[in-house]
Amino acid sequence: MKDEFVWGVATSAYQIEGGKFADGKRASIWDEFCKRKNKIQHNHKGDHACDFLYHYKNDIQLLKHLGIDNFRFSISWPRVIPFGDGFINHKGLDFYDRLVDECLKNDINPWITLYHWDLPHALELKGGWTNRDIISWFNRYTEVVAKKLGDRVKNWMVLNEPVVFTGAGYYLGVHAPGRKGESNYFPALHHTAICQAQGIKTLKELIKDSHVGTTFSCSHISPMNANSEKDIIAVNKVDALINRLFVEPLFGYGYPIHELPFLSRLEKYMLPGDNKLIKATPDFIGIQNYTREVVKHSIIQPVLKAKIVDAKSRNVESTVMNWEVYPESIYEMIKKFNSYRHISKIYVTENGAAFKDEVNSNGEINDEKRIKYLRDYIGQVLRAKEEGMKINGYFLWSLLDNFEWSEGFAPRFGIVHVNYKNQKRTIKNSGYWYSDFIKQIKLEEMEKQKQTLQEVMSVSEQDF
Ligand code: IFM
Repeated sequence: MKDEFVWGVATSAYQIEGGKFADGKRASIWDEFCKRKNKIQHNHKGDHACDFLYHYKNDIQLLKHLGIDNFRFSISWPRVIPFGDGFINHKGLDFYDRLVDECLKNDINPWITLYHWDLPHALELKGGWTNRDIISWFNRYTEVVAKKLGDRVKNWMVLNEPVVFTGAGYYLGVHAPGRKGESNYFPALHHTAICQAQGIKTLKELIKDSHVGTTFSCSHISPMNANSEKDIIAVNKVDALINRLFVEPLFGYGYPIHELPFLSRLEKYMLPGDNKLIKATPDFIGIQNYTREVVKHSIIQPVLKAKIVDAKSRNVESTVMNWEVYPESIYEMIKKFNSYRHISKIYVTENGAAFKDEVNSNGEINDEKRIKYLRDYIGQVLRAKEEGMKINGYFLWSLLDNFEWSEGFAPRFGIVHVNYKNQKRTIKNSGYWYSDFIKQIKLEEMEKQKQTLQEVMSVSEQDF
């Protein structure tokens, strides 16, 4: 299984589970953030989301029906350890036990992410990611989950998109916990880099035959004006900030200080020996790509001197997130991460699109734009594979429409439509398309293997 190209779908706990305080779960930073006025579009909140906690068996059947045999989901830390540290909530942990068993019973491989942004609120009250104690809190959480599920789950991811949750949550304040400024951002960033590496080490130590990685958001960056030297400098800075910030320390290159001198302010939070603590050797990395960014020099941004020019103002095809549809971006990212010699395997652990979906009078959702988007992006993934690049699998974001963080429920990323009033699931045409595509590609793969086997046998018969 480890060496075949895997096809799957990805989800995350807060975005689908619901069950805000079910069975002893306590608040996460997202539960708290959603209570604040005007932080989330339409003041939506994830209290119920897709109620996956209660519908998981049905949702696993959907996967089975579609022939999708790799399922990425995350664990809610406050469901398992309600106050982040201290007592374990066995009822919460049992949910994941049942979920894993349900996957395995249906021949679906579980891929677990430990941290997809829902920090226990109790830890945030103690400083959250800005408090260096997070290293031991996170390590204990990792141990608890690994000991419970590691006998059956081999595929693990430590963090989801650290650039996003530190930047949006601790610098810009637009994601939970809504903190702003350098004094929050720098310690959060450094402690996250340590936990990223330590999580990998702990999982590898505790789980026999484990396959451990961590994920990174990434986007191809183009200059607004390819002939402008200043725009090219801006591209390199934004590239360092959004594509290299966490991957390079992990593989021993340190933080990209050359392009981003302001990162030297991290030193204030570094202790002797930390350069070693931020390093680890994962079995794979996950890359998550949706779009590209176009960047230009800007004096208005005093630190970065660079500005992202959004898709709307460039008048290009885009999704409801205002993200440009640019399939080559995923190819360029696979190529970029292939150039790090320490990276041995790469999975696309998220890719997908939110478009306006309409349920027609027959109750069907003909989401042609999403199908085209997926066909073109997956085409670029296969292009990289055919060119011999390391690329080992693809996870579509997402199985279900879900809670899209500060955007609320309006953007629908699912290949399965969710009616949030009654929790009815309807497979969109993109779901059927992805299902047929996987079946077809697996058939072709089997045919190829059969042919190779026949060739080998006929050669050895001749030899004999
Ligand atoms: O929904 C998010 C996910 O939680 C992290 N990656 C990007 C997705 C779409 O915005």
